[in-house]
Amino acid sequence: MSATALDLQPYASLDDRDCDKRIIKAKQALGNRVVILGHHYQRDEVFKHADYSGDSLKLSREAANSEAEYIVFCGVHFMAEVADIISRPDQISIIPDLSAGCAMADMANLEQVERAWAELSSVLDADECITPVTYINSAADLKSFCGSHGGIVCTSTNAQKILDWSFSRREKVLFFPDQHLGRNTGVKMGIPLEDMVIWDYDQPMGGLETEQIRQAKMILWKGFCSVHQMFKPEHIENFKREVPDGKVISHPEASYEVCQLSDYVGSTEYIIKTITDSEPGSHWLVGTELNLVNRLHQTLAKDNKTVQFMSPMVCMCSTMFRVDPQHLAWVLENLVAGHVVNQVSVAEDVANNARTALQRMLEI
Ligand code: CIZ
Ligand code: SF4
Repeated sequence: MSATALDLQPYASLDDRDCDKRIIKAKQALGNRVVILGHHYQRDEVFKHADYSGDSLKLSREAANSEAEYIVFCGVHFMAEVADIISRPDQISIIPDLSAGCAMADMANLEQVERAWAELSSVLDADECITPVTYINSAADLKSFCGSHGGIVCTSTNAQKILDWSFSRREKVLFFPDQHLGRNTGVKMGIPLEDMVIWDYDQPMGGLETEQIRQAKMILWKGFCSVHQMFKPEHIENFKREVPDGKVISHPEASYEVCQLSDYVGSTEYIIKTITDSEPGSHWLVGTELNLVNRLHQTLAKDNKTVQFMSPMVCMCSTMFRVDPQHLAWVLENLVAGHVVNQVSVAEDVANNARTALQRMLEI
């Protein structure tokens, strides 16, 4: 064991092929002491080293069921937090680059949500009338807030079931941070758009009148994902003109207009399954992160399927991209040398209530 942790700096100049060899060697040395989880939005050079791949829900479950001492989460920060919260106390959650956050998750923080709750409570009894629902793309303290206010976590895979659960308990939902997932799911459940209001966290009372709050069924936080917001109705219209028998599938983080024009809407797991199960030779336009779309295109070329990215601009999730093979080699070689670097650890009091909200979700 080396006395101090290995420095990151020398890894920056390694090329990807060297990293590959070193990652494979370190994984072999660690054996089943480590599990590497790879989110669908990860770049190929990292994704190929994952023991399990999936969306954040599937990977959280893998983390919870894993025997490994170290969970190396190739994804973004909130995912590694979830892994820490739901894994055993002796397991250690690690993210290769601590700066890999989620810009959407950062659009809601605890202070803003607590202020919103206090302001809503001046209009109605929030703890009686409103279920707070946080998208899994959120910091642990927001999950904790939901846990301690009768609320719950959702992912894009289970959002509808979670909203059903929420409305069966209280008449309204405060949904954060992604307005689009909230709106698109609500619409799918038959909730009219006029029963949804936007909570602008930069304005007093969310920029709403008392009466609007009283009337609303869903209060949607004004957050969004800039990657999914790049997709526009005209991209779909152009594709439909060029490929009349083509199909369009979008992630519910895309806008209402885009989702309305799409043939299918669902999470990354749903997108992968739908396209994989489709007829050979079919053509797809996909509104979600580029790495996943390119990977599907490559894997399904053997079935003569074409899988095309929705935007003419290259737009990747820049924070997901921060997890590169250099950082992965660095964290793994440190583990081999007996050092934990980039541990993600959620304070126990926050983790307890966050676990409550996550367990409510996992039980549904
Ligand atoms: O839940 C996830 O992993 C995200 C961020 C998207 C999805 O639909 O899988
Ligand atoms: Fe966050 Fe959007 Fe990146 Fe997903 S694609 S991690 S929502 S910024």
